Amino acid sequence: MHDLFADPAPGQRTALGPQACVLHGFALAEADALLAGIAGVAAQAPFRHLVTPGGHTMQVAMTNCGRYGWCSDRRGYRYDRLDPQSGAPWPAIPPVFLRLAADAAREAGFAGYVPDACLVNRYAPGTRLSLHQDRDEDDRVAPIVSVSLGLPATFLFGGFARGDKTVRVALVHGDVVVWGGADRLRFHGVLPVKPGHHPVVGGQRLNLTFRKVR
Ligand code: MD3
Ligand code: FE
Repeated sequence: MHDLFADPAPGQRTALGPQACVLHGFALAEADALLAGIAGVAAQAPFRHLVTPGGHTMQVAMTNCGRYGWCSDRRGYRYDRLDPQSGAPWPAIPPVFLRLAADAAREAGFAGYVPDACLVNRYAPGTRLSLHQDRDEDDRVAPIVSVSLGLPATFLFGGFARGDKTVRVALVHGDVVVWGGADRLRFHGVLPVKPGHHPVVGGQRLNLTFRKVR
């Protein structure tokens, strides 16, 4: 029986723009290794809810690995080499993360991808990420590679102005999205994650986003 409304099969690709695509299931074979890597990173740099410059506490819990980590506080958004909570450098990006990010980038047409930052996002049920652009990186052309793990989510993919129409994209455990070049500065966000249970990850969604900051 063929289900017209099922998620695309692992190995399929969905184009979102000239230089943006979903690689369905691309991370599935490495999912357990990625989860172990996240646990290791979080042991050194625990997940935390950052405060925005406007004084709001973010719903998404975050941590980082890599040479630079994304930070937010009352003073603004920035990348910092030290975890402000511990004063220590962020943990290194685990080799399996770097391998997967480079493989996915190559598959999407970006050869030689070496990210220097990896933001790890954790979504509890009900958590959303409002529409935004990623513009704190000096390099606004190199791709961002995003890996979804755990509970499914609906991703919003917009245009270059906040009010532009958005397209909804379903992302499930193991999906990888690559956005670079012309599509790098699109507005994007995540709808509230629906409660559920993932057999490996449990009741949460985890997302890795690899970036080239400098
Ligand atoms: C599209 N995270 O951390 S990743 C973020 O699922 C972020 O946790 C979301 O947006 C998440 O900043 C989405 C996918 C993503 C990342 C960067 C993009 C999509 C993008 C840059 C341009 C266009
Ligand atoms: Fe983003």
